[in-house]
Amino acid sequence: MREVRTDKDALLIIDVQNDFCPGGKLAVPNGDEVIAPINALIPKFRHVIQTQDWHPADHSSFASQHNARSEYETIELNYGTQVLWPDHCIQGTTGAEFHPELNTVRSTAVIRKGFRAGIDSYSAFLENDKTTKTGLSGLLESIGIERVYLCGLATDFCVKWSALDATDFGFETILIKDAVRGIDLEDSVASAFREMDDAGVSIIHSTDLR
Ligand code: VGL
Ligand code: ZN
Repeated sequence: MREVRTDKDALLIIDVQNDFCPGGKLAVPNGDEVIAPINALIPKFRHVIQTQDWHPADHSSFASQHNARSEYETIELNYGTQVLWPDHCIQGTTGAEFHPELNTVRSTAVIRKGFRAGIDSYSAFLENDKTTKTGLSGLLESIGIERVYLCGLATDFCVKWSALDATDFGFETILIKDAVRGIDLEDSVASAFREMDDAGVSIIHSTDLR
């Protein structure tokens, strides 16, 4: 059992949005299964922070913006390799809204990301250029957070990069394995778990927390 320290711990809920759930534009297989364990975790925390993928319609991560390119292909953009996605989480659309069954009442902050047309942002901390901050690290530091618990979508993209950056910013980082689901392109879920483990991320089950 692990005890939540309400003053020093934060729950980070990554991208639990309609487009990442079944029926959405970039549906993560069984993505909606994260909602029940996340809703059960929320009351244990004082600091609950959500991220929201929030793209303009002409976002450069969309295959639709690149002539003759297909979804899930990769291309080189000025900051590195980028997977091309179906149009998803467009600002102001239903797909970009949080899933209606997610309890958002106790969330104290929402970090929107991916709103610059020319750069994608998987991580809750840094955009994909690995330089531009979202502001989350400063927020967490200023309220005295030392440890972050991660859950949400998708294990192999936004959750993974958020976890790796959390360790880089010096936070003790814990992944709640039954409260994440992945897209899984070429075994990317298995490699995400390996990379997180190698970086020192602890991997626990939601029922280990009290
Ligand atoms: C995500 C791909 C594109 C995610 C967001 O939330 O993991 N993946 N945009
Ligand atoms: Zn996105």
